[in-house]
Formats: sequence, C-alpha cells, structure tokens
Amino acid sequence: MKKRIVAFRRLKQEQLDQLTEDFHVDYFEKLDSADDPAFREALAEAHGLVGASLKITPQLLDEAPHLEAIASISVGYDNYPVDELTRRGILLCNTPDVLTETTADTGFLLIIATARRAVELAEFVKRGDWQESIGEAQFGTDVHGKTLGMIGFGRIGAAIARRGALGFGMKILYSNASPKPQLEQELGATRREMDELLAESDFVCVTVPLSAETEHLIGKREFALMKPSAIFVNIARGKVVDEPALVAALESGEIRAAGLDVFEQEPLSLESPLPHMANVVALPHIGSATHETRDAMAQRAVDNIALALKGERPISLVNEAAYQSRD
Ligand code: 8YV
Repeated sequence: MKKRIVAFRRLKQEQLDQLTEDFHVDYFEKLDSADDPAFREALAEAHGLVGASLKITPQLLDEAPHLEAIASISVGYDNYPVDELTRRGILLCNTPDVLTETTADTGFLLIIATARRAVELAEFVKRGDWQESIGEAQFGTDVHGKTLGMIGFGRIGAAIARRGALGFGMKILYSNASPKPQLEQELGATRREMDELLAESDFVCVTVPLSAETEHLIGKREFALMKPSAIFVNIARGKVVDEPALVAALESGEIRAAGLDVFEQEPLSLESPLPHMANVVALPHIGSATHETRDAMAQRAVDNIALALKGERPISLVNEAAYQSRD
C-alpha cells in the first residue's frame, strides 16, 4: 500500500504529480488553519507532511500517529517543535541554499530603499507633490562606503555582506556565535561583540534564526547603542526584535529608519504604527518570494519528503538525531 502524504499550499501540478507516482497525496491548496476538519482527518492517516507557514504543535502531532517526516517549504523552522519531533523520531526537513540569494536581494533592497527613501519618495511623486526640483528635505544617505553590521553571519547574512562589500564597497562587521575566517578573508569582514557592532554600524541587519536565545535579541538597550543615523533592517523573524522598542526608537530619533520584512504579528495590522511611519519600509514577508525561488523551495521540499518516506536521507535535514534513531 502506498504511503500517504498531506500536502498544503504552494505546490505545482508537476510536483504533485511527482509525489502521486509513489504516494497517495491529499492536497489542501488553500488551508486557512490547522483546524480544518478535512485536514485533520487526512493528517490522522499521514506518513508525510509537506507545506509552509503552519504552526505545528505537539497536540497536532498526537493526532498524526503514523507521521514519519515533515518537509517544510522554508529555511526557518521556528514553526516546528524540533525536540518533540526528534523525540518521536519524525524527520524535519527544510529548504536552505535555494533561497539564499533571493533573500539576500530582499535584504539589500531594504538597505537601499530605506537609505534613499525610495518608498516615501515614490509616494511623494504619486501624490503630485513633485512640483519643483527636490531639495534637502528629500535627500537620503549613501549606502556605498558605509559600515554594514550583520547580526548573524550564516548563508543569507554572508550573501548580503557580499553584496555590500563587493558591490558597494562597504566595510563589514559581524556578530556571530562562531568566527567565520573564510568570510573574513573574502570580504574583509571583522567579527565584533554585538554591542560594539551596534555602536559602529551605519546599517544593522539581522539575519539570525528565531530561537529561545534570539527572541527579543534587539530591544530598547540595543537601539540605544546604535548611532542616531543608523538604519535597522530585519529580514529574519519579527520576534527577534522587541517591536514596541523599535517603534519608540524610530519615533524618538534614536535611529533614523527601519527596513522590515518580518513582524511580531503577520500579517501586519494597520493598528501598528510601523506601516504609517515615513521612515519605515514595511514589506509583507517577501524574503524568498520570487517565482523561481518559491518553485525551487517547493521542489526541494517535495524531494525531501519523497526521500524521507522511501527510507533515504533527505537533502536538507534539520534533526539529524531523528534520522540516526531510525532502525
Ligand atoms: C518562507 C521564510 O516563505 O524560508 C523561510 O524561513 O521566511 C520564507 O522564505 C516563510 O517562512 C513561509 O514558509
């Protein structure tokens, strides 16, 4: 009998066809929440789960007694109870690498858009306010030659720094749990304690994964350490930042501007002050959202789940221990 996969959101027909060759697939193209009764019914029989943007709780896992593997269409895995999955011997797979360059493009887009006030000034044109040559009131700040401080220096952080160093002649500082000697050599990057990095950088860009250690890593104290001219960019997860502290820092002029792709609550409510602030560029979590990259991510997830359910090693595995514990 074929093993059963529950797939939800964002798979192409060819990808579903690939899975149905070897598995029985229940596909939920539009899944509003995990409470959907048909989804819960399918989950009760599922050996594999593939999809994105769904909070998986231990309670949900209790209802999926046959589950062997989950393939998330994301690199981040803060939606999954990793220790609990490992304890149950359920493999968790993600999609690193294929989204690195696209997500780094988003990071750099926010760096330039905030520095040159691109969104604010595009609105200025749309409103018909461009009545004479622009003056100092519309000037931005340079990006090239400035200091870019990366908080987190993994694949995506390094790809943003590469754009900064090689494309814009920026000086790169980074704070990261481990030193990265190769990147230091390639990009002339220098490792700093986080407080020093905050004080020295013109642009502070956060790319750390969300975990218990990084939740609210950047708050009131950290904003106070930044230069008043600093521009803060977050493409990691909203919860890495204490959002009310960010709003306060922007309102008081403790920092100049922020470019944000992620928020504590997504979708971002218009009740938040952030989308209304002229010195904020707020994007709807578009980090990896291009046709090419989302297809590549979905394909990676499909390949991961197929390999996992065939007893082979998935391409990108989060919890190695679960794989090792297999018979
Ligand atoms: C995902 C992301 O699209 O991969 C990640 O971790 O943040 C995005 O690229 C998002 O998490 C939804 O899956």
